Amino acid sequence: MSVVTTHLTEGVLIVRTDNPPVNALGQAVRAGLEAAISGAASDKNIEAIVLICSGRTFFAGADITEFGKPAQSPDLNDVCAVIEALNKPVIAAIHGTALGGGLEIALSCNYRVAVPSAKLGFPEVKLGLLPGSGGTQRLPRLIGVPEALTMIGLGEPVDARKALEIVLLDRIVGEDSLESDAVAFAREVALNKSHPVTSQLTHRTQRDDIDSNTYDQFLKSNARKLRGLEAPQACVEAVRAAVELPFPEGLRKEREQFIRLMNGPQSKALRHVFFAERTASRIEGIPDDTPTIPIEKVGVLGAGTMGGGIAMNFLTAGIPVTLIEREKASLDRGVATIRKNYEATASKGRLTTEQVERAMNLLTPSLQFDDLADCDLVIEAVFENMDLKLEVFARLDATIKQGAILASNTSYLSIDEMAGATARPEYVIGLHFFSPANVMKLLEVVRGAKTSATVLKTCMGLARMIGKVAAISGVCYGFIGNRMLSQRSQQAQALILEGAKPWDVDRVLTRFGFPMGPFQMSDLAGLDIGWNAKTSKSSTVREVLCERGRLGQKTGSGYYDYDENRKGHPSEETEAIIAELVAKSGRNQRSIGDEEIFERLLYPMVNEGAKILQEGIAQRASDIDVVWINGFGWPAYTGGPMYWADSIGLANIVRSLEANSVEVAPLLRAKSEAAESFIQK
Ligand code: 3H9
Repeated sequence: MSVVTTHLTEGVLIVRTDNPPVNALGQAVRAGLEAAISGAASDKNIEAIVLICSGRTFFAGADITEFGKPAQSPDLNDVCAVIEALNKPVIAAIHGTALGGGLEIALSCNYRVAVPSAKLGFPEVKLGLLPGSGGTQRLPRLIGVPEALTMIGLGEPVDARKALEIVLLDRIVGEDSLESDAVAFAREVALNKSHPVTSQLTHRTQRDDIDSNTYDQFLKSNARKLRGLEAPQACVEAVRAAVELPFPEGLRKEREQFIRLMNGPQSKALRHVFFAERTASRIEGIPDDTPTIPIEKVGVLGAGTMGGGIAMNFLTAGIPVTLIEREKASLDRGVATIRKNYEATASKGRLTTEQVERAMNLLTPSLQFDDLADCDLVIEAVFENMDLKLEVFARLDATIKQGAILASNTSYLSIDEMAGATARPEYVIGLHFFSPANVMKLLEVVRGAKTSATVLKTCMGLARMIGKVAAISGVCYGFIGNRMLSQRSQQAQALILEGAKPWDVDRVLTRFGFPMGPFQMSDLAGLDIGWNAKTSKSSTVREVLCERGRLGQKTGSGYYDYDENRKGHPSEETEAIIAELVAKSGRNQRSIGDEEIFERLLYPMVNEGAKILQEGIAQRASDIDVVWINGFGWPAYTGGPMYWADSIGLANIVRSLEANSVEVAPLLRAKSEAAESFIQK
């Protein structure tokens, strides 16, 4: 059956697209739409047209799998032009998400109606692109430059309420009556003498009405979010063209930029990330019909920063949480922090007061371990010590109902050992959240040797429900993320003893695109994590810093000196501490260039990634990319460590590792010698 079908009702032609899963605008859809619209032009029985989609969403955009392949006609611009040129009103009837090319289709229509839960947006910038079928030209003409810049330049969708407010929508219709309400709307507007044609609107894009600083100001005020990305600049230039050039010329300019970006390295990398994030949720080797466990109540053990952040994920998703602490003061502090975090989000307008109260009402704080008994999932976030974890797991096993999942938020320790402390190892799993747990996207799901397929599948589904990007890791010290991080940390420590300055190391990484370097990160986290004053032997830079009370940002000094605005400055005292340690060791320092720092920090991580892959700790190379982008701030526009390694050339990496006396992982060597890559392109 065709993906686009039509039927006529009361003089309104309903053009319905059904192209699961998200009605992407692949060639068959474009051809179907063009034929349906063109055919309607001369049919006297048709007074108006409604474009509507089946399934979970309106068109979610161009079919990304077609990018980079030879173009197939008709292209989306042609379809938009045909819609806009029709001599009868066309109405977009939107549910789910109208994204990218989907919104471009909607903008080409004369009118747009949507259900209250619909979202509309241009996420192209997140794929390293700009809207390429007239979106940058039509949107400013319809809603004005400031709103268009935000939507196109940042890529965040707007909800139906906001869309109506900015006149992107003409009407919000009934959640369950989209088709009939859209037909009624079509019959209403069919009586109008003329219909708005978006490309011909001029009232919002008068050059004299727009402050010429608007464009630069947008880039400046979003500089942190947009750092390193090429596409936002092109988005802004295209919106400017909507003001300064006639429509056909603006369209040509947009097209040029779209093609340039689509063929450029950043968009290719970001498209890899898009598919990698979706592939990561697939579990190798388990049957599709594996059942899952309904999770209706979650327990979190430990109300510290981590436990509180973990709890917020479930509360926000509407799942009741019992939060357990041993001492009342810690429990009260934990609950107060959760409330404070929610209220901070509400004050930025991202939550309503009712949503805050709804989430808080789902929270049951308790000092009684037994209150966890009827939870379907309990996550422990207690101190990182194996003896303590073993005790906790034995107690959880004795207390929590049978059939419930027992999870650890450990960052390094063995899930198998913890499972061994219970009589239900198949129900034990690692759920490793990243700090701040209510914000960071990544969830490392750690599969123990005995974790059942049901438990694994339940947790992957749950991750999606709470808005996390999940990747599966096998059991090893530090799992995927921290195991690779420790390679980088070792190199960073070695580099500052050999002669590089901590701020040189940080600069090299931030220039590459990380939000912070390792020493800035340590100062932020606190240098005393895991440090013990009684056993400290002044043997490492960190130990000496801690001994001198330089514990990081919180004490105003660590590797860096901090001013009253918490801005870090290179520290002479740190340099002196390093110099003393080096002198004691009898070694000499030398000057180390940025290139060496860069290679020594990043290549050993790729090497460790290859080992992780070979050992089967990661299911696939792209999962490693997902972990590093979502958990550690690796710049997404480079595709993640394994994709990036391919682009550097594996032979170059092997050569550099050898020169720096790092043992090369057999898989990396084999791939390099066979001229293979980690990621199949
Ligand atoms: C664009 O439009 C450019 C134009 O301006 C110009 C053109 C000339 N194409 O995310 P999910 C697949 S650029 C192909 O899990 P959800 C996805 O891979 C595009 N495939 O669902 C997955 O496959 P699988 C601008 C796509 O319900 C399956 O659909 N649009 C596309 O959580 C389900 O996806 C975007 O960037 C696509 N466009 O979320 C929107 N989209 O099952 C991208 C999805 O095999 N899409 N797939 O793993 C999304 O943001 C989400 O998919 C959406 C649904 C919110 C729609």
